[in-house]
Order: sequence, then structure tokens, then C-alpha cells
Amino acid sequence: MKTQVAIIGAGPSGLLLGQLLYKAGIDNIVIEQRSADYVLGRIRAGILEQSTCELLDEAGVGQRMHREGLVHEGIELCFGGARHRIDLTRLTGGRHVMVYGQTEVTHDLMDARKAEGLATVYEAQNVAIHDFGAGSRPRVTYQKDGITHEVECEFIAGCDGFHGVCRASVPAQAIKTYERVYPFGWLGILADVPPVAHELIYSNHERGFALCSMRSPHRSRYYVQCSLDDKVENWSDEAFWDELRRRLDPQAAEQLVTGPSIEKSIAPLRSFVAEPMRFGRLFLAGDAAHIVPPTGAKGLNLAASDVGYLSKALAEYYNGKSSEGIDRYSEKCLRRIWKAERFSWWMTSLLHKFPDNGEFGAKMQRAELDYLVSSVAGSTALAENYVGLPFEA
Ligand code: RFL
Ligand code: PHB
Repeated sequence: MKTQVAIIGAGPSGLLLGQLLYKAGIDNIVIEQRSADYVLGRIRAGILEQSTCELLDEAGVGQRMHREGLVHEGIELCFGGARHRIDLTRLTGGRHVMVYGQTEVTHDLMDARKAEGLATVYEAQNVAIHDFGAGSRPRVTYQKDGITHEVECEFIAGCDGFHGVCRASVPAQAIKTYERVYPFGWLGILADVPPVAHELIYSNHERGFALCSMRSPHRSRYYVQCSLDDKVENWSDEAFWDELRRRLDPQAAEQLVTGPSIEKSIAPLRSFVAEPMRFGRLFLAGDAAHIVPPTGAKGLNLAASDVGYLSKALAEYYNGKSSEGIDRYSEKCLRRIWKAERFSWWMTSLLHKFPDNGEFGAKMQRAELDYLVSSVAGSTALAENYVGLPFEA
């Protein structure tokens, strides 16, 4: 097999890149180690920045999102038993975010890929990348149904997530990584009950952080901070609802509608960046290159902005005969990534209970929260980061 760009991974970054490259007339193949159903079964992100929505439109997959997604113009911060609204739209000159699940984004991208008849290999085993150094001709090999396949390509896009093979294939001396692991996780549940409020509630509570999010007017997504060694089996639905209720203000606690969970999982929290993001003819994008704790809702949005830059850079290379875009890819992405890393780390530090911070740490959090909700400068800084920082030309 031969193609221009071999994309490893069929998560949101791989599928969106495939669609954007297709629109630019660039041939590509997507190679994924799991089944399509497995990829669709992972409940993850729920909040899209406006610029992510614009990219989905550009890729021609935004119709259902505009029909079914929920436009949100604010979020609520809950502390000291009361909620305080941050008016995202007023503070950012008219911008908003969209509630539309990662599962739905992935579904729409898979449908579009199928409709265009583009090549996607699911359940590829032992995926390996070869000869991606500058000046080489890259190849990807994998096994499927007992047969070894080889794809010759001009570029490889490593969209294979945090545990993927692409970043791991880069020689150790060519890459530098930065990491912070947080001393807690998030226990999340999905339930077919109406959301407790119209907007998301981010709660700082002495028992730990809680987040009330949603997927639709009938489906809620809720999280509580839990300890790292906690197990899903330790949490009955009852126990989850009781804990969530305790971490909300009295009105929300009273209004909370409970029901059986349809998904329950624990996610650790991590900040991670790999530099650079290009190695000769290999580009890393999305979670393959960086991880943020979910508190700022930035992971999927960063994946989208990486592939936005990468698709434009490759289009310039193939159609405009300029390598400037691919040469500047890493530097441009990383500037936006580090700002999102900073925001996600800050939101995480502001809202969670840290085992070693003590009473002084809790007072500092409370003072900062008080400042944020009473200062236009403070809440504007939160709002402009939450809706998403601008792209560089
Ligand atoms: P993914 O989604 O991990 O997809 C990578 C794909 O690559 C495949 N793969 C391989 N394929 C072939 N060969 C190999 N050797 C391979 N190794 C792996 C995998 O099977 C997979 O299909 O990465 P991608 O595409 O970069 O997308 C990133 C996002 O999924 C991630 O950043 C977000 O989900 C993060 N995130 C959130 N982001 C937001 O923007 N807003 C949110 O509200 C938000 N909430 C969240 C989140 C992540 C969470 N968890 C569980 C980590 C909430 C949670 C709880
Ligand atoms: C979600 O709906 O899953 C979600 C929303 C906001 C976040 C993180 C996760 O900050």
C-alpha cells in the first residue's frame, strides 16, 4: 500500500486530521489498533471550544453538532455553599463553548470517513513505524488476520494517544518530556437524568472537587475527586450520588436528580508535554504529545488545534510547495499547548483538595476564588482561557 500521509490512531485527532487532509486533496490512511466500537465506547470529553467547532465545520462534519449540541455562555463556580456565575460570553466579547460529547464527534468523523470511502484499518496489531528520519522514506507495518501489511508513505502522523507507539519510537536523546502527576483522580458517571443546572458547575469543597456536566438535556455527566487507589467497585451508584450531593450548594443538592449509572470510571490526572512534536517525517498530535488534567476541558480542544495546524502545514507543502508550515509546526503548537497546560494546572490547583496543602492552602484557594468572582480582571482571565485562546496565523 502507498499513501501520502499514514495516520496512526482513530481517536478524534487522527480522524479529524484524515478528514481535513482529504478536503485538501491529500491521500491518507488511518491505522487503529482497537475496533471502532471500542473507540466509540470511551466516554471522555464533553466541551468544545468555538475554534474546535469551526474546524469540525471546515472538515464538513459539523451539521449534527449544530443541531444537537448545547451552546453554553457561562459556567458556575461553587464554593462556601454558594454558586457564582462566570459569564463567558460577556467577558470574551461574544464567544461561547459547545456541549457535545467526544463520542458524538468521533461518530460523526467515522460516518464521514465511511461515506467518502476513505481507507481505515481497525484492529491492526503490532503497529510499528520505520525510517521516519529526515530524508528517509517512511513505512508503517502492522498485522491483521495473521498477515503482515506494509504502508509506504511520505509522512506519518502520530495520533495514537498517550500510550501509543509513535512517541515511544523516537530516540530518547531526540525528545524531552515534562510531567506532573496529581495525587488524586476523578470518578465519573454517566446517567440518563436531567442535568442539575443549565450550565456546568465546578465545585471546590472541603471533601474534594466535584463537577456537574452533561451530554444533553436528558443525560448528565458528573465527577467527584477520589483517591488514586480508589476502585470503581468501591462506589455503588448510591454512594456516588451521596458524595456528589455533599459537595454541592444546598439548592443544587436538593435539585439533583439521581438514577442508575450507564458508565462509571476512574481517571488519573496528569500534565505532560513532549518536545518537539516533529521528528523528520513524523509528527505527533493530540494526546500522543501532551496530556492535561481534565479540569480546564482542554484535551480534545488541543488535539483539534494540533491537527488544524498540521493539516494546513501539509496542505501548504503539497499544494503551495512551501515547507514553512511543517517546519514551524512544533513551535506553533507548543506555544498554544503550554498556555493550555498552564490553565489546566491552575484550574486543577484552584479547585481540588490537595492532601499536603493543609488549612493555609485551603484559605489561599478560597481567597483566589473570592477574588475571581468579584474582579472583572480575574474572571476575564478565566473566561478567555476557558473559551480557548486564539490560533496563530
Ligand atoms: P485518543 O482519544 O487517546 O486516541 C488515540 C487512538 O490511538 C489508538 N492507538 C493506536 N493505534 C494504532 N497503533 C497503536 N500502537 C496505538 N496506540 C493507541 C488508540 O486506541 C486510540 O483510539 O487521543 P487523541 O485522538 O489525541 O484525542 C485526545 C482526547 O481523547 C483527549 O485529550 C480528551 O478526551 C481529554 N478530555 C477532555 N478534553 C476536552 O477537550 N474537554 C473535556 O471536557 C475533556 N474531558 C478528557 C475529559 C479526558 C478524560 N479522560 C478519561 C482521560 C474527561 C476525561 C475523564
Ligand atoms: C465532561 O463533560 O466530561 C467534562 C466537562 C468539563 C470538564 C471536564 C469534563 O472540565
